[in-house]
Amino acid sequence: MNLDQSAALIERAARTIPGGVNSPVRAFKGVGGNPVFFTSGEGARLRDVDGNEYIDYVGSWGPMLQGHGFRPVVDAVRAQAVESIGFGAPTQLEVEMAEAVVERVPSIEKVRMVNSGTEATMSAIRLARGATGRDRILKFEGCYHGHSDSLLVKAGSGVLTLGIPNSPGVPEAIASNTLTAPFNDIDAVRAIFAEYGDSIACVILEPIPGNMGCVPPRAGFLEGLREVTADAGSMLIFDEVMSGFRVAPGGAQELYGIAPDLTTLGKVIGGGLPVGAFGGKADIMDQIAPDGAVYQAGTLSGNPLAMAAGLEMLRSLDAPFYDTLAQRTTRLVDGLANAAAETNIPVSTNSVPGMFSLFFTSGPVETFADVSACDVDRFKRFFHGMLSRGVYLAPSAFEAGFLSGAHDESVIDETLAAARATFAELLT
Ligand code: HOZ
Repeated sequence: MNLDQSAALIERAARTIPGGVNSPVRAFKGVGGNPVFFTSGEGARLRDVDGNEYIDYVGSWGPMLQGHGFRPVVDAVRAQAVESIGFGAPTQLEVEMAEAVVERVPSIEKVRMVNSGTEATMSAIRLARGATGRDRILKFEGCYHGHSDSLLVKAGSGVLTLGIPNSPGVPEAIASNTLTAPFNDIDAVRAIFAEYGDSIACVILEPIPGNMGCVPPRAGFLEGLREVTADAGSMLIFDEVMSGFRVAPGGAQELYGIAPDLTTLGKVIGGGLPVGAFGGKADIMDQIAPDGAVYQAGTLSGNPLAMAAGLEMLRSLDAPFYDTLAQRTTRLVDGLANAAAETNIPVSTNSVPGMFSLFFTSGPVETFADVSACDVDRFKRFFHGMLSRGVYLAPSAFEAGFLSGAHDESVIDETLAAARATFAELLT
């Protein structure tokens, strides 16, 4: 496979962009080698600057739920661009988006649009602190909620990939208000609440973490969090930036039947354009400015291009879509596990509808400690073997894979053929 143009571009990029990339995981530091520079995508497939084609399991890290170039979204963006790209003033599209979110996500009665997942989680935490009058928050090891100060403590995603557990530049005074617990360990959470419960404003988590790889919650974990937070007068925040509208129309909270106080959203809701949102019960959301005193604002918030794209995306996601996505995810992960078994290479797979991970370890992967114990070197070889066979996986052992409606059975079978050849190569 010729990757000369990509190699030339990363060298050129590094002269004017830190590390040559605008988000660290893209730099391939987690797998070695040069990042691939892409030019276009259609359905489940991507094309790079050297003319190579790949099956895409990144999907822009989640939002491409119908694959690339999804016509209704492209047409909506084009039509809206002709009307206006933005006003910095209210539009009917924002109202329709809020109604679409409230209709789908069980616990949300009111929602505020922002521009990224980072903004959404940062704002939700400010609201939780403002509403409770408490400063401490509790997050989980390996969960990633964007790059705001309070949340860059034992985080997943890029900081985990690069081995930066606590980022320089985050004041100690802020980090000290962030408590951490092991994901899926309700006893640890209870112990922390026994000591600090009356000073904890909120517990924030990815109900299905995708930023240390895909690690679903153990039975009873989310229920336990709901109970502990309610007893202590703390808020429970589900970060559904990845799982929202993906694992079910109403996200993880619908899948597991748990109602958080606040929810953060992103990715799918913008159809691929930059967007985020946070929402929850009306009496909490009403404490946000202008009705309430907790301040939050944004010139580009509710941008009409993003709203038009997101609305078309949401309209396309009917019940058969979710059934098919779930079936195809199962076909893929079962196929990967079987392909590995043929070579006796120990792997463990995790999945929820539309999201998956393949871990190079023999045991189940349910905690950050389990993730950390996986064979990262083997993952790197697997990643490059798949890449050379035209399958683009997330360039880190600590990120999830994403499927779309465009990943049909033939795409999955092609992926599995590449996986069989790659597993065989790992034995050599
Ligand atoms: N941290 C993001 C996924 N977990 C990656 C974002 C990007 O590189 O675009």
